[in-house]
Amino acid sequence: SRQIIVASAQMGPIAKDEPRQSCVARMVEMLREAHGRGAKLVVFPELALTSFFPRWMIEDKDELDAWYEEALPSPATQPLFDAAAELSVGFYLGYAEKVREEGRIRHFNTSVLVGPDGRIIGKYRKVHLPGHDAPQPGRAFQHLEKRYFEPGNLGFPVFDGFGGRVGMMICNDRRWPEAYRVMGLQGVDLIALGYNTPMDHTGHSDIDGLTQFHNHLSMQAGAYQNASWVVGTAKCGREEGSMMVGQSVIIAPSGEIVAMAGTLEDEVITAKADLDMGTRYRETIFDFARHREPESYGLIVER
Ligand code: ING
Repeated sequence: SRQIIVASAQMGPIAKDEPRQSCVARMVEMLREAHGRGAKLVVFPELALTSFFPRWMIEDKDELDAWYEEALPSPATQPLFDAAAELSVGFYLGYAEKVREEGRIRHFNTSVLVGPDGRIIGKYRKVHLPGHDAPQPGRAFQHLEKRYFEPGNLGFPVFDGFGGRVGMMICNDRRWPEAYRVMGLQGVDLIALGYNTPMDHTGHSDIDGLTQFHNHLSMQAGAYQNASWVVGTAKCGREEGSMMVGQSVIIAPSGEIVAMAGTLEDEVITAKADLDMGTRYRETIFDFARHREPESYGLIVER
C-alpha cells in the first residue's frame, strides 16, 4: 500500500519584529526532527514567515508591503528549501504573496507544496477570506484579510506527489465543505492546511468558546466526507496579545484524529498515513459515481 509518514510542524507565536530568518530556522529545526522520525511530508502553518499581521490596521503602505514575499524561495527562505532537498523531505508552506499579474500588483494568502527535491510542485491561493476589509470598532484585534488579500484565483488544485494526490487549503477554507468536495472530486488522498485561528473571532463568547471544537469538527467532517487524510497545522499561542488555538492534527479518511499536538509551542507530530485507506471509503459509502446526484446540487454554485 501507499504508506507515507506525514508530519505537522506546529509553530508557537511569531513576534511582530521576528525576522523571517528566525522563523525559517525554527522550521528547519522541525523539518530535521520530522525527518528523524521518517517523515516524507511536513505541513507548516498559514503565514508561517511572519506574525499574523491581519490582526492590525496598517495605514503605512511601506509597512504593509514589508509583510509580503515578492519571491519564493528568497534569500531568507532558501535554507528551508535546501534542507528539504538535503533530507529528501517535502513540505507545505503558507506565506503572504505579492505578485505582478495581469498587469497589476496583487496580494494573496498563499501556500506552496514543495517536493523532496526542494522544488515547488504547486501553489494554492486562499479562496475563503474571513473577517473584514475595514477596521471594526470595539475589537481588541482586527481581522483584515479581506483588506490585505484578494480571494484566490487558482481554484482548488490537486497535485501528484508523495505517492498520491495532494491538495491544499488555508485556514478558513477548512470550514467550507465546497473546498474539500472540489478536491474530493479530483481524487485527493491528502489535504495539507495551515491555520491561524484567534479565540475572539466573532466576539460572541458562546461561539468563540467553541473555537477548538469547531476547528476539529470542520476538518474531521471534511476528511470523512471526502475520504481524505487531512493534516492541519496551527500557528498558535498568545501572539502579540492575541490567543490562537493550537491542537494541530493529523486526521484519517475515517475522520479519526490519529495524532494531535499537546502544546502551544513549536511541536512536531507524526503519523503513518496509508493513502489507500480512503479507497475503501470511495468504493463504498462515498462512491461518488454511484451515489452523487449533481442534478440536485445546482444552488451550491449560485451567488
Ligand atoms: N482564521 C480563522 C479561521 O478560519 C476564524 C478565522 C476564527 C473563523 C474562528 C471562525 C472562527 O480559522 C483565518 N486566518 O482564517
